[in-house]
Amino acid sequence: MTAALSSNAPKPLLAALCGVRQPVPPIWLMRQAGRYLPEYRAIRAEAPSFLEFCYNPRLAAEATLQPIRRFGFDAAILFSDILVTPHALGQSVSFESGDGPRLQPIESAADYAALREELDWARLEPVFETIERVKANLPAEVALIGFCGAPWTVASYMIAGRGTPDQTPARLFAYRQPDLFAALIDRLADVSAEYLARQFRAGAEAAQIFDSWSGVLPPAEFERWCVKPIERMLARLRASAPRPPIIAFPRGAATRLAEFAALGGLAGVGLDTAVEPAAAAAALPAPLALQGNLDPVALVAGGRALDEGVERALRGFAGRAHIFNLGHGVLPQTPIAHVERLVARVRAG
Ligand code: 1CP
Repeated sequence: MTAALSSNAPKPLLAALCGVRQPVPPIWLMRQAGRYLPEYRAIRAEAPSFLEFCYNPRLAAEATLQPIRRFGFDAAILFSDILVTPHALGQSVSFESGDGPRLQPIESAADYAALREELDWARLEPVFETIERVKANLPAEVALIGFCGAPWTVASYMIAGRGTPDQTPARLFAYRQPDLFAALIDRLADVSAEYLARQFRAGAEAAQIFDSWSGVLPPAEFERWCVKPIERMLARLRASAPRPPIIAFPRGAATRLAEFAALGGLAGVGLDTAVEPAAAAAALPAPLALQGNLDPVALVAGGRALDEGVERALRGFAGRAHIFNLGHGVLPQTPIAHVERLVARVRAG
């Protein structure tokens, strides 16, 4: 929260997403809510399962606001999960404690045919109510970010039924049954665009599309399963919300980053830890905002590793609209004092 903003000054995060470089980069962190916060662990215990926690507007709104109160970040990100989309398509989804998600895997045309065509909006109603609650309690200068998973990343969990090291089950499925896989991807693109449009209508001011697994695809598949579906989402979104500020996070895109960043209609791109800040700033077209990309492990380590990482990002992105973030999510073992130090150093410039 940058000091002394009048209530009608643009929020720093939204200004950066318009391509306007901020004197102090706005900061938020992927997975800024979660197990590293004792106050999160305390309220998490109030719900019997992770999904019930996500679908409880009082608890989800509280989890969204906790990191804002503690650290004064420039943006809150809706507390939910990318796997509520398959759940609202009728797939069974659960989270085993400490062991990640479990879904009934999609293995055949019959499994695909059993999915709903539209999201079950009644099931997602608590998400929109969470957005409304957060919005009513957010400091004036803090922006609210909604999100969803990208079609490829969500499909990879729907097919494997769980997290895997490299999403081989979905890659195999896409090679063996490309038409069926394309149908699944198109459906996810369409329902996810509508889901984000409704998040905007409920009060989200920006949205992030997480393509956490784009890095496992070879170039032709990257184009077909990551770039094209996100392009389709952006086109549909533009039809329902004029210029919605969208950040896409194609983790592992590496040498395909420039192709990805050229997608029409993106306001920002999330950069993973493999990207050198100064090189990205030179290679990616303005006015795209660049978001990232401190190593979450440097945040766990603290000390010099943290200070040097912050310096490198601040220097490397200095000429651009930059949103300070990590290159992936906050790790559960992250010391709170290191997050405090990170925020202080970013704000000290
Ligand atoms: O409380 C717990 O122990 C559950 C852990 C947890 C949390 C805190 C999960 C299960 N999801 C979340 C919240 C979450 N997930 C948010 C909240 C907002 C915030 O950032 O603070 C967001 C944006 C996500 C998005 C998400 N879920 C992604 C994309 C980002 C990324 O990390 O790459 C992915 C891949 C998921 C799936 C998922 N949900 C949960 C886990 C453990 C996983 C990963 C499963 C795996 O691949 O092993």
